[in-house]
Amino acid sequence: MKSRLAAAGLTDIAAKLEAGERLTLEDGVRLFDTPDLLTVGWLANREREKRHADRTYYNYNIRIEATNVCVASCLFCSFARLKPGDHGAYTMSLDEAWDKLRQRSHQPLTEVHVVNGLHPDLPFSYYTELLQGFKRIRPEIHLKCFTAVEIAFFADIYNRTDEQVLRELMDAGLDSLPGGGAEIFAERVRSKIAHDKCGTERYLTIHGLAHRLGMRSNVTMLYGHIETNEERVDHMLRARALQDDTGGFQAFIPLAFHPDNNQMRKLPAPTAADTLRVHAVARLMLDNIAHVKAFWIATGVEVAQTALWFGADDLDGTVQEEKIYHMAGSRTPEAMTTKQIRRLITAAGREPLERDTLYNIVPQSALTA
Ligand code: V47
Repeated sequence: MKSRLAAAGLTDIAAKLEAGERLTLEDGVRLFDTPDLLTVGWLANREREKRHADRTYYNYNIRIEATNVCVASCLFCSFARLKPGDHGAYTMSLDEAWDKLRQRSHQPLTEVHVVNGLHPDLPFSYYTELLQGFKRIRPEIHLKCFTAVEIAFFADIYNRTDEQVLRELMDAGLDSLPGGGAEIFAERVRSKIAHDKCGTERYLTIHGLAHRLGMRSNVTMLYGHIETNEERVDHMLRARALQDDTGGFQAFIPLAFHPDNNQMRKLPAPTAADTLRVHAVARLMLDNIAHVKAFWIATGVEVAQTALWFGADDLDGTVQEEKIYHMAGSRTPEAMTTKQIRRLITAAGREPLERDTLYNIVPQSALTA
């Protein structure tokens, strides 16, 4: 391995990792620039196995996207519709949204993950009642709902501070925040692909606030469009800096850009090799975030399996009813059973473990291992 590391120009980075030293922006860019993907993967796998050995996490969750009406016009988005009544626009009634959970009373779900468009006309009570209703139906379920972008939007249109919005949603049952809406933190990219939604500072401030109020959250990165390698590493470093302050991020989730049916459709989708590299570099840069998630809906199932040897230790979950990626061209199934997920992790040579949102091991999963 020594000569391989030397040939790839990565000897000093490997030494830093062995010494537990942090990697810099320049180190991260070199990890992207070296042609030797397998050596980058080998380094990432070593870090992954130090933390998690073969353990690979997944959860039993459902996705509810209650509305796709959205006043923002992000160039990468195939899901949003500008106004109610536009072709393909939908908004669930509260009962329709609650029904998604009621219909699954036979499933031992542990999490509901909600992401919505930024709807201009709904009252704030729509969201608080949505959460209260989910908890009435399944009091023990974990509600991972609303990206920081949605929280910022609620604060702006309902005349509250970000903190008031978080507190009111927590009172209604909110347990954690998902990582969506991060896109790319660098201003050059964000102002082009997501110019009319909350900026980087506010996204990070809201996650910091959520952490201080006792919630956990995730952080994502949308890659494979117009960003440079330096901007990818910069994104990881901004997440790492907040994590130093609060410790509230559970997982970093690279999200592969899907080009169908959106304003960036002329761009090619990122390659599997790029996807593996992004997960690997994330594992190496983010020494303070416990988990790197390969979201199988975004990577594709086979690439997610391979990513388990390139730094990733988590696959998200059963998902069910995903729309954002399927409207953008994802050809993955819309759901997997826990049995299918366990099988694909085992087939990849790793050990499947069902977790809840906070990474507690779900007892029945140990029994069926
Ligand atoms: O913020 C939208 C992305 C995100 C496209 O926290 C696209 O556990 C690719 O954040 N191509 C929402 N990506 C999904 C998300 C997420 C997913 C899985 C787990 C978690 C978690 C969070 O989806 C958006 C945006 O970055 N997205 N359109 C597209 N065409």
